[in-house]
Amino acid sequence: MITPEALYKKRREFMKLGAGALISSSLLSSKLLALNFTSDTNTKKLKISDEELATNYVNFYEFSTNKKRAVALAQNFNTQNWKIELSGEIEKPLSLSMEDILKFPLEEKIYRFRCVETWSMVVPWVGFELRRLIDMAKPTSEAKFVKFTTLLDKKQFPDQASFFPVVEYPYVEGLRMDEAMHPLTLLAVGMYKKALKPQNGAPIRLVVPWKYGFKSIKSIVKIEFVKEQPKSTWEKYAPNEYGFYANVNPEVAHPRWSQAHERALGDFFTQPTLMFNGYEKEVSSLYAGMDLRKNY
Ligand SMILES: Nc1nc2c(c(=O)[nH]1)N[C@H]1C(S)=C(S)[C@@H](COP(=O)(O)O)O[C@H]1N2
Ligand SMILES: [Mo]
Repeated sequence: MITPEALYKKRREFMKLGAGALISSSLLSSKLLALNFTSDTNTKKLKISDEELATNYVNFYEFSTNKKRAVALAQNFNTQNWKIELSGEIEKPLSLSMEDILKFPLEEKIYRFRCVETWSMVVPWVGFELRRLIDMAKPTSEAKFVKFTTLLDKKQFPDQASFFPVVEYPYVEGLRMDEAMHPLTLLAVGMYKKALKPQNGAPIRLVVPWKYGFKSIKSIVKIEFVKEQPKSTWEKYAPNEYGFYANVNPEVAHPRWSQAHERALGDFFTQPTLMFNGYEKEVSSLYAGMDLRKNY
């Protein structure tokens, strides 16, 4: 139980750090510790994944394709003075600090999360709806897609410094404007009521629960409003395997394996994968009239 007294103590501890220690990570932790977000009532009655499993079973290729090594290598990731640049088809370019970002109304959102690798989890994210930031950016009528870019920093990301990087960097993802404006689309700054751990995409990442996990780009530094559909990292890597839309669809197999079932982290048995990862009611209208076999 967080009592007002505990809250007060936490705040005071934070104040003691002084203005010089106002780095984004402590700012984030304090904001989240102060429980400055609304709780999710879990109306879908989802079974939340074990926190240790969910925060340590990661894909973050900039660190390593090996999940354990990625976690180990991420530990000293420096997110100080983190900025997000907003540019492209908007009224005027903007640069936001994490302090600016944390002014958006934070909410807890318990979402299913499904990776193309066929594992899945249920995560209580903390973040805010991307549409709030889009409203602030005031895109022009020319803006048809939103393009997201991860930090490029060879000093911090071993695979970016490698002679043969696994994928092309910086990691890029994109959404159609209506997908980006959907209330389910989240910019997450925390999970399990705490600031994001570096391996999970600190200090800020995208979460699009009805799409395969690779769309949920980590450690974002740039958000651009563009006219044309951006080429995402995985689409460039293998366009026949990873389409731009990447909507979870149990009926469309990956060329090398079925997507009909998934294994929730910690479970022994698999379970059927749901259309749009269980968010069909909420999002299917976005794709009315589209051939989801062609536009995977
Ligand atoms: N920048 C970046 N973002 C990324 C990835 C990555 O390698 N680099 N991996 C993606 C994939 S494939 C998945 S499944 C999710 C995993 O998120 P998690 O490690 O927090 O579970 O992050 C996505 N975002
Ligand atoms: Mo993934």
